[in-house]
Amino acid sequence: MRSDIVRPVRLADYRPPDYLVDTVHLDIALDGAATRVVATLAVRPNPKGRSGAALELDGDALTFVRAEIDGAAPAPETYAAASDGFTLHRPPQRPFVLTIETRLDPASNTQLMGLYRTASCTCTQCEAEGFRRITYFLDRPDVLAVYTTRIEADKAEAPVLLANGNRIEAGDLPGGRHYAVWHDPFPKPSYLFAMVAGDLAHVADEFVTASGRRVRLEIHVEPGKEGRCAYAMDALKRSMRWDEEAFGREYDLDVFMIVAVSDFNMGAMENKGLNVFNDKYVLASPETATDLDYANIEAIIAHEYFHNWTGNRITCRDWFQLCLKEGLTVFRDQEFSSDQRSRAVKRIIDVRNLRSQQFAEDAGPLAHPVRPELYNEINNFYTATVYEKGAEVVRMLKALIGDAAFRAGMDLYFRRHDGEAVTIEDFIACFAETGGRDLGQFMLWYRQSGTPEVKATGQWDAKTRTYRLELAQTIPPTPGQPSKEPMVIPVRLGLVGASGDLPLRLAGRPFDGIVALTEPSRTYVFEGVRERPVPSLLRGFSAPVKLVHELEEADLLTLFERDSDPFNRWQAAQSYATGLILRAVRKPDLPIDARFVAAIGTFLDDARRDPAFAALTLTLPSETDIAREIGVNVDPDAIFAGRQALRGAIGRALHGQLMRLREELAGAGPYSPDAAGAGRRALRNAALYLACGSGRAEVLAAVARQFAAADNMTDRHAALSILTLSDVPEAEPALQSFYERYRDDPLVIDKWLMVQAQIPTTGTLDRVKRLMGHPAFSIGNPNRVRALIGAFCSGNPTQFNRADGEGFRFLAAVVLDIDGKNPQLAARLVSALRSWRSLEPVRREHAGAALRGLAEAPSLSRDVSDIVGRALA
Ligand code: 0A1
Ligand code: ZN
Repeated sequence: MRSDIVRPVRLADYRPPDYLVDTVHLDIALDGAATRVVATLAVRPNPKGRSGAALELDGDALTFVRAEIDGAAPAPETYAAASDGFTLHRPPQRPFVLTIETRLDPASNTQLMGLYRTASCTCTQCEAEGFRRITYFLDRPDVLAVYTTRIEADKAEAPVLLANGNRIEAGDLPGGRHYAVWHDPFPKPSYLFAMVAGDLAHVADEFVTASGRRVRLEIHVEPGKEGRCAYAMDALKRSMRWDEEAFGREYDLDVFMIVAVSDFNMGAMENKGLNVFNDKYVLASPETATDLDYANIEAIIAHEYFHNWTGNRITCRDWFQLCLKEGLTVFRDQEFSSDQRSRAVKRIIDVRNLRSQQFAEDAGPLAHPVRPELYNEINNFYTATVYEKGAEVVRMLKALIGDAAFRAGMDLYFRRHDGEAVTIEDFIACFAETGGRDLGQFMLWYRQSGTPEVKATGQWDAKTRTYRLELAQTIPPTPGQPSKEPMVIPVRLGLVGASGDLPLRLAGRPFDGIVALTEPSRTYVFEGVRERPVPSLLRGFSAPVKLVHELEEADLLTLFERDSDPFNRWQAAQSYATGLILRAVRKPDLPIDARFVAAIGTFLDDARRDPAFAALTLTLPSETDIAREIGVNVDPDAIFAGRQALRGAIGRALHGQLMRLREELAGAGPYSPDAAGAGRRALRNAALYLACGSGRAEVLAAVARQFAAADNMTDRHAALSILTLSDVPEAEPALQSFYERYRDDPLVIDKWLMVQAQIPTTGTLDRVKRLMGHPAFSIGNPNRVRALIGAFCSGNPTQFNRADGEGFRFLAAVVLDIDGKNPQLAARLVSALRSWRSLEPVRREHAGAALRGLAEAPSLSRDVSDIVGRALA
């Protein structure tokens, strides 16, 4: 845990392991602080490794008990056992069996890595390097073994015993104990190992695969929560069907299990056949979950399930290849959600998220390539860049080689590499083959960090009926990468005329809608352009770049009203609104442009046609969007005021229309989380938020009524959030009644903590500090910490970035406290400071001081010291 012994790990230093492990027998006897693990490993020298090398097994905070080689105790001088590793100095140069016993205390494991206690069970988390906290092992993803796991526990305390694979044996033992043996026939890396033992209830179902195999599905939850699993189960079955249809992938074991736990560092984990989930992403009922919660559950259930092929059957050679499984699997879950819901709406949501998380990361000191080449702590690389930008890279690959070649490339990848631990190069080679092209330049997307900027300039020539479009790319310098090579950037585009898209020719041929920019700049001459067009560029957000394209407001309105590409219709409205907010930030006294407000008014008349899309269009750019646009010397208070000015202008001009629309969309029938219902609710609540900007009493009264009378959490939560964001007296009684109603439901209380953390007024920091002492809060539970402290630091720009620096000092103090218990969680929190250098000088100075204070703290974890060190570099 000490930062002074950190040595970075480099991709360039990769060497195959010197030894392989073919089978692992784990015997885990749960017994509180005297929990015993006996690991029996079938080891052999790796023909690709160094012959005669020592066998160095990883360990982390382990208590060694004994070892045997082929059934006999080794002489003491032949091995070394410490808490952080086990070494056999001269192992046999033939296959041998190594048995090692360790002792653990799951209840004292507050890091939530390895074997740990959560409310209802004892469970494991092994990715990335948690297995070494259970037993000594070659804890690296390129060592694949077949696991057999025997779990023994007190039967009353832990009636349910689960591990990877299929259950092959179970029985009772003397003294009220019992056991179960699980066998997973698929070789896997140690990070996919899992076991769970506890007092759990479950719901079961069945799925019949395309080839007719029956698979038992189980979702295990705390007793009493069974009624909240229906949506997750349905999402699982839809995911299984979709993977068969879209990628030809069938499930491969007799049982697929999900366990929901209440203490979890991340969203969920794809352990083979036994996914462990943060319960937030499993449990849902209309009374407790919002539409967003339902959509997240669907996406994460799918994501973890899809890992069975992209991650588990084919895994990563080393952790630098993390995007091989994560970027690809995010791409797959995004495609799934697009097919289940509205593709256009899903794309807009994903791009909004990419820009707010990944673009921010790429623009600051924590920028790194999709495939990093060096790390101090791998846990800090489960990032928006690896996941979300990684997914964009796969999407670009598909755009460049076409749908058919992409599918053929995936088929080839599955055929060629099933059962292997591979690299990005192996993956890309499949598509180079099926797409029949050299993807050498494309590999830069994995190597170069930073968000490329594409500048577009265009000119229409009436005489020659041509449109000359120049596209020029630049990539800003990022840590360790002062200069960049030009990338291959797929730009989907069209030219929009008076009555829609113009038919185009490029270089004498009908234009197929996409160009691949490979040079620093290039001019495209479109022919047959009979009228002055408005260019619609980067349709569908065809590449993760920043498009710089100066369009007149009238042209933005043309795109907003007429573009055939829904993404760019939305983008046009966002760009227009962004321009207005920026103007309001710089010149607060100027009135808001009435043309935009009028266009929104016209749009409202038609908003009912696609409510989910309309809701996104009516959602103003966030304060962080505006901050990113400004880039330097950011003053969050000025941004807040500018955004409020636009909201106010829209609310005052259109409140009547907005409230009528809301009335017309009022729910017919009981709540259902489907996309159509969710879209209607989203539009009603977006309208209500804007109308509330008018400050009118009758609108506020409607919000308060919605809060009191809602028959579902989406509407109740939206009303509560509007009240708290609006800083009105109605907010306090609403918060009080919300708490009374849901006080026994931690996941709902997280929403209560979160809305309070986001109140944009000066009392909020004190409120957050007060809430840390509330019985509903627990510093040891990651969901509570993220709901209160995470939401304050990452979701309340004005109060976290207070000009007096109190927000930063608060974060630093909390991080130090949490770091002693759960370094991963602490490191994630401190990342809220990643954009500190873009703040105006006073705030920047305070933020820098908070970071420097952390850097000087005596015993920082590797996780936090890595983030702090890079943030300050
Ligand atoms: N592979 C998981 C993410 C994950 C990573 C690390 C963890 O350790 C606490 C947990 C989960 C996924 O992509 O869903
Ligand atoms: Zn994943």
